[in-house]
Amino acid sequence: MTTLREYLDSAGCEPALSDLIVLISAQAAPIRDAFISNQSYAGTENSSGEEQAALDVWSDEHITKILEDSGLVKELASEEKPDILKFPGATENYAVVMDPLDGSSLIQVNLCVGTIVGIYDNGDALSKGEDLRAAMYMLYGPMTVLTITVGKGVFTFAMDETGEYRMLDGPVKMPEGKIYGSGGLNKDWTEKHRNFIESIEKEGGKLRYSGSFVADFHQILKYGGVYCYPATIDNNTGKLRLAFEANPIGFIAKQAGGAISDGHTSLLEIKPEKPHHKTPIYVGSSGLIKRLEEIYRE
Ligand code: AHM
Ligand code: MG
Repeated sequence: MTTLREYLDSAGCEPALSDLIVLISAQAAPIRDAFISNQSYAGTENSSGEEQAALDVWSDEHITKILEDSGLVKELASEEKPDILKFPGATENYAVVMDPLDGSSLIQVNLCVGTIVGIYDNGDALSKGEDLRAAMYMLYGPMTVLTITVGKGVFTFAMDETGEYRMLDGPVKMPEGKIYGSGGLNKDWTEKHRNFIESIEKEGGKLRYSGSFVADFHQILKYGGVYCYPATIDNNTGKLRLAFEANPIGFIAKQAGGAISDGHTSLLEIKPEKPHHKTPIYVGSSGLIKRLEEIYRE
């Protein structure tokens, strides 16, 4: 089975990019090893005002050090840091955006969580999603699965017992499907969001929502449907962040034939105003995203 490195070579990635992707994806092993000893909350909040889990902090510090030491990364924006970090000693021009541990409220109940990463080759962590050079996430489930795009389709890899990633599937095409999940309390949904969800339910939509964006998106990538974290009547920005969460996942969705939107426009076309820029998110099968935008236009 094709290894990650073999795939990246065959996809024409420059050696420094391959090195960076292999380095980041290898951190799944130490992150998994850190689960047992990092089960508590850290007693601190991130810049979005969310309580940090010990594993959020551990994963952030761990990946940050690995990236700084690599000399490959000029800028790093992390969900767990208020500001962009700059590494002036870097010899390459990559900028990394990351959510080091997504789905942290599920750590203590042992449900699937993941790490989301986007890589720009322009040295600017506040770029539009459409300018990503690569995007990936590691999903810590029964298997450790890496989903990656370098702009040539989407491929999945599973980590074997030696720590090597071997290709599972690809190029992955997201089908039209009927799985849906939505964040936000039902009582706070807007009329347009409610109309959209009802339209899916009317045609036999199946609700699946775990509270982990990576895990919830991964099944939509495979089976089709839509993941939503909408604006609500009391919060017009939604919960998730454009740079760390929406853009890498949206880039993967688009490469698989899907789409991402805030209800009006593709999120990949929006330049983040600041690292923690929040946005409503709808990501999934392109037919459903088209319908969503029609409902929002009505
Ligand atoms: P996190 O990055 O701090 O874990 O927050 C993001 C998570 C997503 O993974 C998930 O889809 C969402 O927050 C769940 O939020 P809620 O519990 O409000 O449904
Ligand atoms: Mg997150």
